[in-house]
Amino acid sequence: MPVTDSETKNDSFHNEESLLSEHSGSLFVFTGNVALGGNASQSSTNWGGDANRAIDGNRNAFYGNLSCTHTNTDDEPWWSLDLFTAVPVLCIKITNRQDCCWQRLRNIEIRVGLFPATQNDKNQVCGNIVGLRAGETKVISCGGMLGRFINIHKKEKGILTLCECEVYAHNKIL
Ligand SMILES: [Ca+2]
Repeated sequence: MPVTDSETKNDSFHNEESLLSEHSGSLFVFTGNVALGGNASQSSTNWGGDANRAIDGNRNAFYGNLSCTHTNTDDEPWWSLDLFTAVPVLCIKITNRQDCCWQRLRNIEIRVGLFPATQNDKNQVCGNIVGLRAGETKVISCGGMLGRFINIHKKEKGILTLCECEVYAHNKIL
């Protein structure tokens, strides 16, 4: 009977739920890279480095392989990802350029929240990047911070290049 099936399923979930009591009695599943379903923009574009190259699912860090972004020399360049729906963000993985210019990825602030880059001050700070090695992929933990937008802001004049920005979240299923 359907009722019996439902009860069995609920019992099964309840057992797992008790193992995850730190999540307010709810059960979560981890997602894949949700950045792949979003849309990216940036303060400006040069050298053909479209903002969506950072969400093409490819960490290749050699600029000539057409998978890294590139802004102009802006006062404070930014890159922004719209996920179209708010999700609890567990972590963000950012990959730096490798063939040259890796030192440009410094003095970076990452904010996650419900507001686009134009209102980024209203979002919470998830983390900062002081600097990364050539081609390095850095994991920034956001602890489940709720966000539709991932905004990466370089807090000095220069060029912003990202070779990949991955976003991992969890979905509440019970
Ligand atoms: Ca890429």
